[in-house]
Amino acid sequence: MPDNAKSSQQYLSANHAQSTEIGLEWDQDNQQWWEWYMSLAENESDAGEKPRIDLPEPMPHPTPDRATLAQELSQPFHLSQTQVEYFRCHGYIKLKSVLSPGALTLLRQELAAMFQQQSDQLGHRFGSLEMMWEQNQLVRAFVFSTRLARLAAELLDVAAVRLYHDNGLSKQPGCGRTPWHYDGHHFPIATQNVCTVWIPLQEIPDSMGPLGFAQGLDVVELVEDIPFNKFDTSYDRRVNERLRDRGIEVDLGPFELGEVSFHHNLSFHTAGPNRTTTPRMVLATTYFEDGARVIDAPHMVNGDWRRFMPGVEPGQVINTPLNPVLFSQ
Ligand SMILES: O=C(O)CCC(=O)C(=O)O
Repeated sequence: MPDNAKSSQQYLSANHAQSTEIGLEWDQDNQQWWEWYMSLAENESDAGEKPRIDLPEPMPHPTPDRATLAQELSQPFHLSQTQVEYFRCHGYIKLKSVLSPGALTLLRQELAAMFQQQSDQLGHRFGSLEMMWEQNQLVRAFVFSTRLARLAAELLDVAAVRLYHDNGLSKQPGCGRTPWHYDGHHFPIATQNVCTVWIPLQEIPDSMGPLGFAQGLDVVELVEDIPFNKFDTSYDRRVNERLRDRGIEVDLGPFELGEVSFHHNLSFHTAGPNRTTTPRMVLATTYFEDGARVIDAPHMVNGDWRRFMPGVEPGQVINTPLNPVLFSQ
C-alpha cells in the first residue's frame, strides 16, 4: 500500500481530526499538509507492492555559468496567439524548451541536495520544500526569473504578477497519485488570476506521474456540486467519475526535459503515481495578479498560507516583501 493510502485522519491535528469542519485554518506545516492532502487520492490497493520500473538517475547535462544562466532566465520566451488562446480555453499549456537541459541539471542537483537532508524521513512520500528562495541563490534565480514570471503574466493577461510561493516537490518512488483538484481551492487569494509554473527537473515518462490536466477552464463548474471530504478519497473518485462520464479530455502526456506547464487557478489537474525507482522532482512556482487580497475566510485546504505572506490578514492586499512583483508590463 502506498503511504498516501493510509487513513487521512492520522495526518490531521487532534482539532481537525475530531470534526468534519473544513472552515478552520490549517495548524501544521506545509509538508504535513501535503501528507494529508495526498492521502485523499484513490490508489490501487496493491500499488505500493508492484515492482518498480528501473529508471536510472537522469544524466547530467553541461551546466551554464552564472552569467549564461542569468541571461537564459531573463530573456523573453515568445508566445504565439494560438498558445495564449489554448491556455485561456483549456486552462493550462505545456511549452517545450522553456529552460535548457544544463539549467535544469543545476536546479535538480540543488534540490536533490536539499531533499537529501531529509532523506531518512522521505520514504515513499511526497516531499515538499517551500520558500527555498529566501536562502538559496540558485533557486531564487529560477523563482525570480523574468522569463517565467512574464509568461505567467502574459497567459493571465494581467499587468503585473507577484510571487505567492515556490514549492520543491519530490514524488518519491512508490508514492501514489496526486488527487484531482484546482488551485483556487488551495490558495487563499481572492482572484482567479493565479498561475502555477510547474518545472520538471528531469524528463517525466508516464510511469513517473506527469501532471495531467482536464481540458477546459469550465470543468470546475461541472464538478462544483461534489462535496470535498477531508477524511477520505471520495472527492477524488467522484471528480474522476464525473470527468469520465462527461467525456472530458484529460491530457496525461509525458514531459520532455525543458518542457514546462503553466496552469490557471481553475484548471483541474491530477498526477499519476511514481512507479519508477527515481524521484520525480519538480519546482512549482505560483504567481498572482498584483493588487489581489487574501480571501475573507481562509480554511484548512489553504494550508500554511500565513508562512507565504506573513502579517497579511483576511481581506487585506497581499504586498509583503515575500510577495515581490516579479514582472510588470
Ligand atoms: O506535483 C504534483 O503531483 C502536484 C502539483 C500540483 O498540483 C501543483 O503544483 O499545482
